[in-house]
Amino acid sequence: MTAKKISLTRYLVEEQRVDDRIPAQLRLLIEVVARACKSISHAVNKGALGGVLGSAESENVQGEVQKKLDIIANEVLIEANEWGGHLAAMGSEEMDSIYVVPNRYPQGEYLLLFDPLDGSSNIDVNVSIGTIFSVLRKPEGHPGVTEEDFLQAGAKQVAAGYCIYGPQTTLVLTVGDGVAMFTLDREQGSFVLTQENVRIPEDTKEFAINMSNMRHWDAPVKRYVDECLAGKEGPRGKDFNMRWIASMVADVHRILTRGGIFMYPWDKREPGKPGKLRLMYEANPMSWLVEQAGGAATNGRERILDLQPKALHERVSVVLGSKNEVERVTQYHLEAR
Ligand code: AHM
Ligand code: MG
Repeated sequence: MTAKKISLTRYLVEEQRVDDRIPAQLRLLIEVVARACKSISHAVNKGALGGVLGSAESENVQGEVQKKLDIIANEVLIEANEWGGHLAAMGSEEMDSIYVVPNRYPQGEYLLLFDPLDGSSNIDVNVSIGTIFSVLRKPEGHPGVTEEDFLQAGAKQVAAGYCIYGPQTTLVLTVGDGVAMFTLDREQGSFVLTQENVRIPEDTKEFAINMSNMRHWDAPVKRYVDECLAGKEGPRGKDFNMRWIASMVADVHRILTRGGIFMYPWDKREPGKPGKLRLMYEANPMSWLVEQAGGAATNGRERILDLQPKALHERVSVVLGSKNEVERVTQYHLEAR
């Protein structure tokens, strides 16, 4: 007997029906995002054949050179969501300011944030990349939408996830009821549930950090990594392995699959910058997924989901993954105070 295939649509309908966890509008919004990801996945797949590789001669608001796919993915998400997304407005890593859904389209109750193409440095080398998204409810009590409406702590998210474009295209989602994974069935054109109740082991022997920045790290990060590197003979009494894909989606996907710890900490290169990764487009959605799978996420001191954002493009230091390891790194930071 073949197991029954559960599509993303059916999963969401059941979440709505059985637990009343997600209102119809939110369900439809997630489906629109999934459809956009499917279309980005097709563009990624074509690669050089589709003329989508290489740089676009532009920079984003953060002064980073944009790749063609950064822009294509951004446009696909805007286009899909503006007329069918049940949204009030969107914010993107690749846009200076928020995009308010024009009046001619139905106005929804939600706000969508995304990093359209995460892992840009991996686009041209055929290594996994992805789309990260986060959904917030638009605050009530005033007409229209302002940038301030977006500045809500990660704990307020109502849906979050990413779609990884790797050997398989997989959509990973939480609506606050654990983490589920859906693999894209290219023949059927639909996302099929392939894992439910994803759990991250509390302990791990695998860490992920860009080691080339070691000389710039803060003492607590150096202490933690030194102890991992000391292996069996060191204070941890076990050998550690290291992975760094340089696509957060791929590193987080590995951690959701088999555990581990991921760090992109503050460092001395630009002391005024809290970190490289963006709070609202990357850290918040990933932190919620990780917590929903039994892991933890901090900025070295505080829980990321409790941070009150002050700006749309705010950056943050990130430590996430297996609970006991994240707690250890956080402890090292607090002790060093
Ligand atoms: P991007 O959103 O411009 O692609 O930047 C974010 C990426 C993350 O996916 C990844 O963890 C990190 O930047 C890699 O940075 P580095 O190249 O410094 O190792
Ligand atoms: Mg990114």
